[in-house]
Amino acid sequence: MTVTLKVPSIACEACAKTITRAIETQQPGSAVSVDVAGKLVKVETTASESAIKEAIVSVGHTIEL
Ligand SMILES: [Cu+2]
Repeated sequence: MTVTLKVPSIACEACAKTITRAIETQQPGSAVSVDVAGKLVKVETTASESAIKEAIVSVGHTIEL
């Protein structure tokens, strides 16, 4: 499935890399794309949405509800 999350704390390309690495490390097999300008994280994954959210939060980012 595809999980799309708004992550307002994304400020630059480095944030995008940090988030991508966290998700791909914690949920191997996930394909992550980050829209820095739109502050959107799109993940193609077999993991649950909550697992993806946890990975993002674990590197200090916040998800908009
Ligand atoms: Cu940044």
